Amino acid sequence: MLTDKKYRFSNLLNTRIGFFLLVVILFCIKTYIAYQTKFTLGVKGGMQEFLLAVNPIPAALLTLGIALYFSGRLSYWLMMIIDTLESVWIFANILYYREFSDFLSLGVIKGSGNVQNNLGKSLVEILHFSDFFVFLDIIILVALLAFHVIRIDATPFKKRYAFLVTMVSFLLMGGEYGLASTDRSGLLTRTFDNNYIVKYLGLNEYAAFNVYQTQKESATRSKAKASDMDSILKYLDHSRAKANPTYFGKAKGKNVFIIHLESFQQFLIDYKVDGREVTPHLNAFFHNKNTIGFDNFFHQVAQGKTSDAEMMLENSLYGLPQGSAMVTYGAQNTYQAAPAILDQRGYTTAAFHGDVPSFWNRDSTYKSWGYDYFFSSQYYKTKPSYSVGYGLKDKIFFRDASNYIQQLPQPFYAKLITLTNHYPYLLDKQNTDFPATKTGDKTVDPYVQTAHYLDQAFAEFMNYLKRTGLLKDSMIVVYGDHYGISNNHRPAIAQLLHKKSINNYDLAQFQKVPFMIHAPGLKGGVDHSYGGEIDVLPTILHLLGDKNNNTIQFGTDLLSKQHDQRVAFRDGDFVTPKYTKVGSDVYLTKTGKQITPNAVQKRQLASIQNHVTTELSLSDRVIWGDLLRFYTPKGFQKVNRKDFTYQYTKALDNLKQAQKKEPTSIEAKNHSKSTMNLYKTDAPELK
Ligand code: GP9
Ligand code: MN
Repeated sequence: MLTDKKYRFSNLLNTRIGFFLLVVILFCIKTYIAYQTKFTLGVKGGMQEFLLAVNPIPAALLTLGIALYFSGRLSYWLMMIIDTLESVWIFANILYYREFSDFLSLGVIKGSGNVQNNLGKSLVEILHFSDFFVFLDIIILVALLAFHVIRIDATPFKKRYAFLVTMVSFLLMGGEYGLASTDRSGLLTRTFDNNYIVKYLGLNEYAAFNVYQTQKESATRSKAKASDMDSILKYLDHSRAKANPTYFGKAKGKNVFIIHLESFQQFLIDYKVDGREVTPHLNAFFHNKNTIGFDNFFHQVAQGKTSDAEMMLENSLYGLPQGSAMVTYGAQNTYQAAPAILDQRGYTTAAFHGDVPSFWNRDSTYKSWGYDYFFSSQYYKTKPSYSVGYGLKDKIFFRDASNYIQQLPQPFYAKLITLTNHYPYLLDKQNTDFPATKTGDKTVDPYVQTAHYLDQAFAEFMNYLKRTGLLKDSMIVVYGDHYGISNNHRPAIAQLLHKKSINNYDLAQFQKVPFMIHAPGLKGGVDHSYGGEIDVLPTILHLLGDKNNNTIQFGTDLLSKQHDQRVAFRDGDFVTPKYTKVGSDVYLTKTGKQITPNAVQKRQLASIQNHVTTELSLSDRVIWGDLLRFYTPKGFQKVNRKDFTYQYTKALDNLKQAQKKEPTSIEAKNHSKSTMNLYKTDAPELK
């Protein structure tokens, strides 16, 4: 019986389809092993585990299946050649990933323009002997064929069957995409992270998608001309707002902290649950006499969420109508971003974030923006209890970030992106000491609890800045990146706002996020001007005393008398001090009363609409056409991505060198002794 089975098995292997299946199975197994041992894809939950295990199958059937269309020996040869090519692709990605925590892209391979990453320079250094296992199956298969353990099946394989295999592979691919989309909607339209595409769809599908995207980009890019920039410059010439002398240069030479409050909405400021303030420290900060707090400041993000906010904040360019500009255009394009501008004025620039560096393509984009350092999750000690959701818990994050902040030569520009207050607002019991709201909506109710935690984390960090003296030498900019409660939760939002029901006007107003600027000696107060994330860069640059900055900015200084108060949403809707327009509904902003516009109002609305649409489309043209490569204003130097590396050991080495050259960090000033003893946190995980 047993021998019979064995006989049948080897008989099967001696057929073409049998051998083909063996090749496919071995290929899928090794790909899966590579996924598990050579990459950190962040697989969570049963569905993702399942997709990771099966995602090599469709592409293996498709690519290796090509060989089935050919006959005789050639067919076997082709299988081996395709397998080898596929394995080289895996192998190359393993090496690239080890260095850059990302997958190879067409841009990198073509080495076009400024995308090159010095790959190959240190290939030997990063190679591990075990990487060669991806070729093991091929060696075995060739040996089996060479020694006639498996015989070549010369009988012709019906083209119909080959075609069937191809069809099945497409079908499976479709099914896989369907399942992936239920777990992560917008996987390909929002394009979060290359790790996600590989984790859900596979390395081959990632490659195909990347080629498609790159081709699409380079088509618009190559169509763009230097003269396209002229109309943009002409438009912006009219819209630049003059600095307000009361504020101009008031923070000159100071360090700059950008504190990114994840999913934090303005309604939380001074909001109470059961008589308790949700965010007492942020409230106090908002009302501090040296803080300008804006209460009509809107987020303007679309699908790119956090990445859109970052794009606007630091470039004064809008995010794109679809997907994330950081992901699609982060590496390729030329930028005139805040870190680059300040870097060229003697600032050290650093971004801090407790998530993996690849998310929103930050590791790549930040180089184009001129960040000297990017302290991402790799830079912090971690234990399972230290993280929740996307990454490091805020209290631990601020504490660990401070260890690097104290080493930055001053003046510095430091952006800290928090994480814990992120949907679905998970937090362990030991960190939860605030009552949830009681709307009955499960995703909404814990929102105030993570916001409360974020508030405490913020306070601990502020105390550290005070104790070290950094507070008096810094300008602190705090902002909420976007909504935390989406419009899908109308009934819950109504309850939170203590209203019976809410309409489009309420939802538009609900998109307000905090924006505060604090600096010693700054004339503070609540500023009711209307504005949004697009306006932050010009505002900050004026406060820092940056005169005649002619870099491209679509926003205007919020503190300027000429500030443009028309706030554009990404979908073309808008809010101004007078009107709030959502789809075809128009409201008076002051009262919330819906109107049917009269002739005069119609004209005003049309003019605002025209402005909003023009501005959004011009900004898109800048990104799609990479127009900034054609325009380098006086006093600004084009960023060279090759100047930067975020590779852990190299970056730490650079930091050490920088401190030697410029002993101006607070640690250096503290006789090279750490100031971390001044950091007080009640994070239970650290006890
Ligand atoms: C991930 C974090 C979240 O690193 O910034 O991004 P979001 O989902 O808010 O866009
Ligand atoms: Mn966010």
